[in-house]
Amino acid sequence: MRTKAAVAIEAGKPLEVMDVNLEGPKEGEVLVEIKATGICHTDEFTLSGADPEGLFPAILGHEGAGVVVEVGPGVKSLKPGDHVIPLYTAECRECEYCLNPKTNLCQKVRSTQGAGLMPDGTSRFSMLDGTPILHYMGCSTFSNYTVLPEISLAKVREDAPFDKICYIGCGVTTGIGAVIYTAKAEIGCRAIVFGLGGIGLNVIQGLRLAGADQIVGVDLNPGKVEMAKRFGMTDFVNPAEVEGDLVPYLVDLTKGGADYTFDATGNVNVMRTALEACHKGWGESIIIGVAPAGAEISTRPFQLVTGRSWRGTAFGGARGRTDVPKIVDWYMEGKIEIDPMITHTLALEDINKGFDLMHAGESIRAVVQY
Ligand code: NAD
Ligand code: AHE
Ligand code: ZN
Ligand code: ZN
Repeated sequence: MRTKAAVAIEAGKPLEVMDVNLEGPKEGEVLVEIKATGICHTDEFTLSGADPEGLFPAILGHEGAGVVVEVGPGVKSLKPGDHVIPLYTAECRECEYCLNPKTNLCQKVRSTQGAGLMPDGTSRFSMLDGTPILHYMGCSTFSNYTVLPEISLAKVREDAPFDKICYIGCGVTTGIGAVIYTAKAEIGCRAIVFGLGGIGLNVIQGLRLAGADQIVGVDLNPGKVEMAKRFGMTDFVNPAEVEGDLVPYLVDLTKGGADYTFDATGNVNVMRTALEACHKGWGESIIIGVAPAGAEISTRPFQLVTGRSWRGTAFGGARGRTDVPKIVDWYMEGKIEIDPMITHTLALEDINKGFDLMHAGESIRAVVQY
């Protein structure tokens, strides 16, 4: 079939909206009509050329929601008409990783996914002249129709609006999950969130849900304050306005250091500050931000010797097929909020505007509706 898609032709260039060829689903695969897709910072990170796995030409996008159109041979858990959220972290429920409760990083399709291919080692997308186009993070939601492995789809309730729940495909789950599944934050904890963008705001609402006593937000952009307060931030710190070292300032503000800190910036200097602002003896720092190719983190080992822990999380530690439908329920039951964070809704033709808004710090989430 033919479908309209925004294609990343090469690093650093705007996406090009065009008709492309899409082959039908093969063994274990599913054809999905994407109804809405969010633009995540990681799409921009890959488009910029900073992602070591970045490949071109490719159809980016990994935060979406849609409807199953056709299932390939052997697919048992889904049928046409089912509402689904694509998962860049699959859940096969049988690999060594899925069977270990300590991780959500299913490896069943990870190597082919990282190469921009379906599990059989080929792509379903091509240009109209036959040039192959690669998949991205196993999802390629910047296409009106896409093909995914069955294990990379969470089946969700049918009354949930696509243009809101698409955000659960990455930002919402990553932020809330980092608090609930990775940190397992306790009632009454003190926390610091670095970066109040599409991920950091969801860390804040996760902390509120978990019953944190103090939620400090740190951002260079004061324009993020109002929204962060609405989601539960109790204190705001703009590093540009702090005289001297930020670490002792934050340690003092949190009465000895935070129980949990979260990096949602992707900046390795911020990651160091986040670790060192943790409480001596027990503080845990969770890295969410994705740093550019070649970047490294550093600190004095004594920071760890004296009881701080440095950790990381992908997709908030969530097991997609199991946890994403529950998070959709939380949204529909009013336990979490999404709507105020969807600051812009665009047509696919205007997708590059969504990237510009993110660059300018003007959007939290821009969503493309098909
Ligand atoms: P975003 O651009 O919406 O937000 C980033 C925020 O950080 C902005 O508000 C910006 O002003 C702030 N910031 C930048 N530099 C700062 C600094 N030095 N100090 C304080 N604040 C600073 O991005 P996002 O969508 O929220 O994504 C955040 C990071 O999380 C990105 O690196 C993204 O790739 C990553 N991410 C990781 C996962 C995962 O599973 N681990 C999932 C999604 C996104
Ligand atoms: N090259 C990666 C993209 C970069 C990355 O680190 N992705 C994060 C999720 S960021 C979502 O916005 C991730 O979860 N990685 C886990 C993994 O196994 O790579 C890619 O996925 O192509
Ligand atoms: Zn993302
Ligand atoms: Zn698995």
